[in-house]
Amino acid sequence: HPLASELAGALERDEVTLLFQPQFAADGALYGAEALVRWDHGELGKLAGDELVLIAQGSHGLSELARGLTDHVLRRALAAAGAWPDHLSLSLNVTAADLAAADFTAAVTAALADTGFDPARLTLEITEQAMVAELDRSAMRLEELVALGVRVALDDFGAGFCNFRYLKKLPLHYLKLDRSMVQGIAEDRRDLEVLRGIVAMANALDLKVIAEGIESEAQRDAVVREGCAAWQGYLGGKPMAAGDFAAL
Ligand code: G
Ligand code: G
Ligand code: MN
Ligand code: NA
Repeated sequence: HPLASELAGALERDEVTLLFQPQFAADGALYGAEALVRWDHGELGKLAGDELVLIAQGSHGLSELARGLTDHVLRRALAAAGAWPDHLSLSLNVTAADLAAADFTAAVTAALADTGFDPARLTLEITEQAMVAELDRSAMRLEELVALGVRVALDDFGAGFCNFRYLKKLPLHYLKLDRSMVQGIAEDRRDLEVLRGIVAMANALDLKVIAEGIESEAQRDAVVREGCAAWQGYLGGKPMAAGDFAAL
């Protein structure tokens, strides 16, 4: 990728930063935050996580740069979260390439050990797309991570392929509802019924549901009423700098 060497330099100079979006429990208490990576390229503006992953992975997927980006996020996020009250959790996004790396579990173990962060407070978010290629290997890697005490969330549920096989095969703790699943719930009966069905299925599978993209009080009230365990979205706060989250 044409920006790969620039990104490598930015990582070295510690110019790749993290934002934290607050997550709230159903009762309204602050529950934790999702870390979202940003790189202010200057000329090209602020680049978000999905773009950075494309740059870092290039055509190889499992590149050294992708490993470097993930390790940077892991260490920076755990360092920031180490200063939070210890009932708050931290969520990180990981890719299929991260899970495919033979030493990913070792990297997470080392980062947890170096920071002293309680594994039970760490959730790794995986997307359905991330799983498609290598479901068995991903499942195996996730089992290793769960054995460390780490939690696993299936992210963006309801967007994309929505393959229910993942719910059967992967060791999951949370289902994160894509924002397209919550947008219409306050007005549209069909949207509400779809949400209701998913929450019932999730609960039967002992999965907690986290609703994403909550922008209005009506949406928040609906997901709480329907049994979602937690929510995040612009209503509760946009992704913010570590210092702003610590103040919150
Ligand atoms: O807030 P934002 O526009 O950054 O999120 C865009 C996308 O990038 C989301 O799908 C999010 O899951 C992904 N993303 C954000 N941060 C990271 C990260 O640190 N690693 C990976 N792999 N993906 C990320
Ligand atoms: O795919 P993932 O869920 O990891 O990505 C989260 C993305 O959703 C980020 O880009 C984040 O900035 C964005 N986001 C978070 N809350 C809201 C919201 O309430 N509304 C909208 N439109 N986007 C949101
Ligand atoms: Mn996510
Ligand atoms: Na999502």
